[in-house]
Amino acid sequence: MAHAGFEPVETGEFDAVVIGAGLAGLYMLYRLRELGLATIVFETGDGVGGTWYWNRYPGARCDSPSLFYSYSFSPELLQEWSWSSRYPTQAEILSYINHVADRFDLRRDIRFNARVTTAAYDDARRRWVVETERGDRVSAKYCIAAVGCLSAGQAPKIPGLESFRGEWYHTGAWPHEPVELRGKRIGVVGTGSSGVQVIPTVAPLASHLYVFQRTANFSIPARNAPRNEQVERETKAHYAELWKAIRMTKGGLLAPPATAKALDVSEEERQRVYEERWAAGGSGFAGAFTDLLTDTAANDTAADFVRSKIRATVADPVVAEALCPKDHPLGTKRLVLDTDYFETYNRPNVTLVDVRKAPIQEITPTGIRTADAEYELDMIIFATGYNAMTGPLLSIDIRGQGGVQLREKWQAGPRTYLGVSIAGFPNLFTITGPGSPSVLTNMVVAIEQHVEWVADCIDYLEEHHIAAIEPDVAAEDAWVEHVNEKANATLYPLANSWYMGANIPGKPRVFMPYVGGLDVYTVTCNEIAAEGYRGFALTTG
Ligand code: N01
Repeated sequence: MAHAGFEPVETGEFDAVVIGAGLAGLYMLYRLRELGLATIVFETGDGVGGTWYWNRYPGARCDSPSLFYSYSFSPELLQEWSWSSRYPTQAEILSYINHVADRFDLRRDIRFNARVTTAAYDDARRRWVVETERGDRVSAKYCIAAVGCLSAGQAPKIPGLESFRGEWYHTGAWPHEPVELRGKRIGVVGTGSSGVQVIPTVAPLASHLYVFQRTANFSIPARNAPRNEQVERETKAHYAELWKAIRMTKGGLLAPPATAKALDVSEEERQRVYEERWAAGGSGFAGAFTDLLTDTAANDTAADFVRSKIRATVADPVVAEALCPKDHPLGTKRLVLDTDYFETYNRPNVTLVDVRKAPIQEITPTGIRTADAEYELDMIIFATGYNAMTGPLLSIDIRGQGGVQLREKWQAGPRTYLGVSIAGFPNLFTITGPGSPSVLTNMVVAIEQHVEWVADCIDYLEEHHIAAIEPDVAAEDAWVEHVNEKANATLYPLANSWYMGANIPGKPRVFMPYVGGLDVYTVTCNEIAAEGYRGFALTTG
């Protein structure tokens, strides 16, 4: 049987099947090959890169510093690659990922244009049977979901969209062909990390830009800059120690650690610290004091500081006020980094539309109609986010022991042990799954930690002739409770964020990532492994 591209479909038996060829899937393949396992990777796209393959929207750039938004597993790779700026662009990250795929000859085990539709555990054979849309059907002892946390894009279901005569795009599924923005009346819906990057990039090209804002967001200057050769040289000379240190940070990034509580220092000292972090740029702002994410009064001081910066930047006081976030503590929605975001509202061709005050009612053939006005548009860009963390996993029909569906098991929210394994789903591993630090960290660091833990686990299973591993329900319950306890000790649950599933109508309101820190989490994972996989049932035979 052949699919449309005349590439034969896969029907064989493998040791491992990996779903996704993004940063996680590629490294997983690399490690499984090192173990000598026959591995196949299925990827929806026609190229590697995952997030960075799909997110080609204007202005797309990572907000972790490029020198550390890299794999650390190969010292040679670290030395030979050079990033052109402090924060890498989407195009540069994608060429890096392509370089990695070529350098380690990874492509030969990847099947592209192969979206996985089902993954079902065959109890009798103790193997995963994985099927794709194009007709592949393989079985494997291990199944590793490397599907990403932010890969299930969500364009809101606004009535009338199908009638719109202009073009519309979602940032997470941007076309591969060039999109002409020049001279167009463009509407951007959404002001999260994606919207805040799109808006300043599109504004100089559009004849007019309308920003449809539902929730004002905290944003900190990224202070992007061209590569600094001296910093690069010094970093490369000390990479080994720096990576070691990074893995033992809370968030997988090197930022000056906070030493004091916000309210334990004088007003002058607080302002000095905030000014210093604001000038440095980057997400380190949220780490200015130790209690910003646990104490509302402390958080207010940081939020007030950012609001004062917005008011000082935006010329029109009404627009400035509308841009000041007031309904959630700073950092409880993902803190956004920007380049000239607030400045963009001083342009005469940019209009902020407050859709909290006057909601979007429908999309008409010629634009967007809100409760109090109609906006004529040639293009709508939905920067409206993702069904995060659970969405990509649940878009696949995953069935564990006894045919139990993951969708059923997770009806009230995700339940995992360590975010990497699920009771009732033996030999299934979820890279950066819900219940792990993942999206609260520099993703590449979290990915490497998970992939290495999973590879070591599989190595152990093979060496000890173990047929199946799965967490005990009690261990899983205790982990879920621990994840919730940690989250509830913070201000995070106060925001209607995608971390909480609040952006998806009907999604259970559960804080999904593990907020205890990558450092603590890594130590826990390593201890569990060292104790012969505490909390897991290992079946021989
Ligand atoms: O998505 P979001 P994103 N009508 O969910 C609004 C990573 N990332 O793609 O807040 C009107 O954050 C929604 O409003 P509200 C990063 O982890 C990283 O921007 O729900 N508005 C919000 O303003 C990030 O957090 C990078 O009220 C609607 C926006 O759309 C994550 O991906 C770059 C609406 C969605 O914001 C997701 O970011 C990009 C509706 N019906 C992404 N529905 C970098 O590294 C939604 N909204 C730089």
